Amino acid sequence: MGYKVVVVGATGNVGREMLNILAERQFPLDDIAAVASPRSTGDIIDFGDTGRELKVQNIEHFDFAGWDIALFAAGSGPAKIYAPKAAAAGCTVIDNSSLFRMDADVPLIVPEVNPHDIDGYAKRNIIANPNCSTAQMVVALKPLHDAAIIKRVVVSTYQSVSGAGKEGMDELFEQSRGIFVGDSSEAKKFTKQIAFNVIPHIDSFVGPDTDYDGYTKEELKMAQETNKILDPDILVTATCVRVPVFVGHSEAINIEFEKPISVKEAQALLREAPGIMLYDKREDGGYITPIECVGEYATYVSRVRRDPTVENGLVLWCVSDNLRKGAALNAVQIAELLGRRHLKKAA
Ligand code: 11C
Repeated sequence: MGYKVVVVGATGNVGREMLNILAERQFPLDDIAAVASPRSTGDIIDFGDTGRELKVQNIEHFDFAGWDIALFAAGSGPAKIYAPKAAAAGCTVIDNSSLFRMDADVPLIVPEVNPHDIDGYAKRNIIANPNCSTAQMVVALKPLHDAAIIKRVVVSTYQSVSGAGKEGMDELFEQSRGIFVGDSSEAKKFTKQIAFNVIPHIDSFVGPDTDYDGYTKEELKMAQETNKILDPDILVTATCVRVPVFVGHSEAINIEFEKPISVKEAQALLREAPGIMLYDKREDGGYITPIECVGEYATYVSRVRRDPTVENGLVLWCVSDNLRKGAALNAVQIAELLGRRHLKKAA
């Protein structure tokens, strides 16, 4: 006996990955539905590589009653309207948007980091999935924090265009092509040319009424979500940058600890940590780049080294598939965790 699962936003980058991952991991299903906005109604999409095709249903008319779990990848607008409706109908929502993440009654979960926090999910029957750049960072920080207590993190991100959806990927492709063949390379989705360039701006700017005046929301999310998921006392300052990479976010993370921790200790902890793959050779190519993590589940850590400018400091390089661990995989892992801890079905 399995679960009845709905994927909302099933035709987008993350929704499609949710279907792929449910199929790959053989999630125990009694039924699966693909739901999206009215413009995709009736489209036929693959359920991963199972050979099964799903007809996309209109979110405006979908009845969530009788469904166990809804994985939402439709953005904050649809989540605001339909997530509470689904939750009220008894269908537990796992939402990938930022809408509910900081709601005190909504657990924000990375299963390798704070699985027990899911136990509070019933207050709203909604669980939030973190931002992609936060998810991979906290997976890498968790074993190090447990060992030596992190005081402060300084992180710079190198985020792929797929974080901005299919339009972001199309813009990188079209601009690159346009530059080669002498066509227009106009910026539409991004604020400046993204092909052969980098843009130090993701999401909107934060207002002057916070400590984070001058930061972007993406940078603020990295701080606030890390505090909610891992530890409210960790200080985080982020610079988030869009780079001309299709899939895979990279991060250079400087970490300051309360207690001493050596490079060898950190490497040993990371080697054993759930969700982490340590690939750290001090030689040409002895590190993982975003193109190598596409389609993978792991968060890769490379270039672990001492930061000699602070008392107890380490620096590392962290790469992960933002559509997978950063979004769809984490959401499916939350569904698995929910099944194990709460929505038990008889075998
Ligand atoms: C990006 N991290 O790369 C963003 C995408 O809060 O879920 C995900 C935004 C979010 O543009």
